Amino acid sequence: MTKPKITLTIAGNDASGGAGIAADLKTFAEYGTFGIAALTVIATMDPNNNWSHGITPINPKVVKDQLVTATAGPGIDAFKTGMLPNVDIITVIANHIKEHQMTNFVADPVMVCKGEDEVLNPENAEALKDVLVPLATVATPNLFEAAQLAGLKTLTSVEDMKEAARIIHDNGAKTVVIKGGKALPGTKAIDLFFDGKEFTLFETDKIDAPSNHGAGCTFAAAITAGLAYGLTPKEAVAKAKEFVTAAIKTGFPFNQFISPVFHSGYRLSHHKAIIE
Ligand code: PXL
Repeated sequence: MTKPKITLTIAGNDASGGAGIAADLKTFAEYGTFGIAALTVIATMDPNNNWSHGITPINPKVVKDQLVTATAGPGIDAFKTGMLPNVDIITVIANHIKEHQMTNFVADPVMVCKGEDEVLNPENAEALKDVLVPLATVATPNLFEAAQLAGLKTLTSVEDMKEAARIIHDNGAKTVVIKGGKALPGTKAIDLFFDGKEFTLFETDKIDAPSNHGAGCTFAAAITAGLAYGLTPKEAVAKAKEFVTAAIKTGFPFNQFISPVFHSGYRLSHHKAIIE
């Protein structure tokens, strides 16, 4: 058997299974890559308190130890970051990436999870902006995160997204895809991709489905797997958009609070693998 592509996620556990490392590992498996997870935080949700989030960060030293373990093997073909609960953890990860000259990095700058302020405090957003996102091969902010990373006010149009993408690229990220998602006014779900030279719009009709929990993580993990196979960032984003659209369409209500995407949706509805 030939060695599979190896993909690593450095992210949190969403104990409800839709987002975080669960989304990433399931997506990696759908792409046929060998997934590894380094855990940064445990996120729990309380059904008796309106699904409010509990955030338990992992000790930064243990995050470092997991990275040492993961990168002691035959080599990571591509990797991503997700929810990073504090500046110490962000710093540990950035240092490890630089020390090991790790490449093919998808930075998903998770900032909001039901407005939980332990996830998004101002220093955390600053560290993502200054320390981690500049190392990215592909940065995948949503509208809110893009505004934070670019130091702009609320983004409400494709023109605003272009301005933010330019700033995030100029700060160091090689390419940027800003997810317009449901938040952008209009009937289309528009993602804007920028490689420093040209802008590309990826458009689909907005899906009339509530199942979007985990969509951001799944999209970033799918881009990561695409990069592992040697796709260009733009090709990887195009495939990831197809993959996450199918996952949203096949999502389901988990309980009264959330409806996750279904990470196997592409394969089960198309009867084929995303990369043959
Ligand atoms: O979807 C953002 C997200 C990322 N990572 C973890 C989460 C969430 C939202 O719940 O729990 C671990």
